[in-house]
Amino acid sequence: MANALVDAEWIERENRKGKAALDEDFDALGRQLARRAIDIEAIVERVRGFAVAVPSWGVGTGGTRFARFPGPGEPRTVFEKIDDCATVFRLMRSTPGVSLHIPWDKTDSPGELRAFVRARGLHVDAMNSNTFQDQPGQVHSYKFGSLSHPDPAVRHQAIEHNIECIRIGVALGSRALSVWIGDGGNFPGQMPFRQSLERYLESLRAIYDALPDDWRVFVEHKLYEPAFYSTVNNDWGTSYYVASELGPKALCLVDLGHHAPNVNIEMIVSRLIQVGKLGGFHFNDSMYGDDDLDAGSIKPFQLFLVFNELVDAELSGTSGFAPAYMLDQSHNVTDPLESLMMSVAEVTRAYAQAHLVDRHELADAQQRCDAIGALACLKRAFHTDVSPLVAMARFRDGGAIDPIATYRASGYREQKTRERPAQTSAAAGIV
Ligand code: RM4
Ligand code: MN
Ligand code: MN
Repeated sequence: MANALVDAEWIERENRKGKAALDEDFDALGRQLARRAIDIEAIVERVRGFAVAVPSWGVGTGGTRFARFPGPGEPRTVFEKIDDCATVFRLMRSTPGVSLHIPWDKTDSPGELRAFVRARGLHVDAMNSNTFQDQPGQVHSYKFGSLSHPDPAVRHQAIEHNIECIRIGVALGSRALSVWIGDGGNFPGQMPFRQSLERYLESLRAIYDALPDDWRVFVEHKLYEPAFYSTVNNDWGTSYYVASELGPKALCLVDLGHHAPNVNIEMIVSRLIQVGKLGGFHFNDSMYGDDDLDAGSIKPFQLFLVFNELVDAELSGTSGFAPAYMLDQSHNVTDPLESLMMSVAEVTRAYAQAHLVDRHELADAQQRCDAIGALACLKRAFHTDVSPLVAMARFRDGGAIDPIATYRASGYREQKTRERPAQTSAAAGIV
């Protein structure tokens, strides 16, 4: 009998089917790691402490600029989105945070939303502003930019929107604002590079001044899209400059999809750690550009190398190091909840694998200029299948050993399809 609620009882019942095999695989991995002087239990504890926020806009079906093919049972309101996030949380346990996007997730009753979120064991993570689209009734258009627009009235409107996001976020218990703008140019000469960056910075200063003391603002760079020639905050150097000019509450956010193909993102991560400005991540994967594919689906080795830098900073007690981990993906052809669960598992896998790197051996190889020795050290960690370790961490937290199978067997999607009939004009999602 299926349980569309996916509650603890259902998860426990499904887990019984896989527990013996998990124990066997976990013990085998434990013995393998013990030979390398690694205590599997210590890593399980680290993994249990790991969390990544899910994006509210990730539970609906996304689309491309050509089309969007809605999936069955899509959430129609922010409350229904939170319900879907709660389902992911019950199965995965490492996703108590939900990142919201305004105005997509705007509600007349933030108090009710806050209670709704809390009742499901969740909390509101970073707030995301949206000045890359026009909203119905909006006075000024963002067609030619927002925070960097030549017209001060447009900039003012965009600033006010960001301040409203902070206000809503305060009511919801959030403590961070994430700012990504679509400002840029499609043609050479369209945007004055220096002036537009100055205007962006000036607008951000006004937003920064409105931040409560315990808040942070994340600035997110992106090399192209929607503008195809130039972008105002186009790379990590610009982002770093902007965050430094703003002050200590401003940090840089790295969206893995916002770089040119083959860019050494792990090195960017390392640089931002070194200068104390790494604010957080939008995890996803890409083949060509900002493809918003599922984390770890295309370049798992790169994801591992990013986590190698992160875990190195964590283990060495780098001061002030507390990046916010979030997913930012567009699920165009999958059940969004399945994509989210697989992505969470992949990100967690990379986090666990990064703990298997023998850091003394690596430092020693580096010191002796032993390139193959250093690579072999990383590869040994990367080639270790930590699936049983990650599943055991989830199991001990009350999550599912096999989240996707448990979800599929529950009939959750089928029930939501009945409860949430398709809308002709489905709101939000990355379209
Ligand atoms: C952008 C960027 C932002 C996200 C929007 C929907 O490319 O990644 O973080 O909020 O997409
Ligand atoms: Mn992003
Ligand atoms: Mn993006």
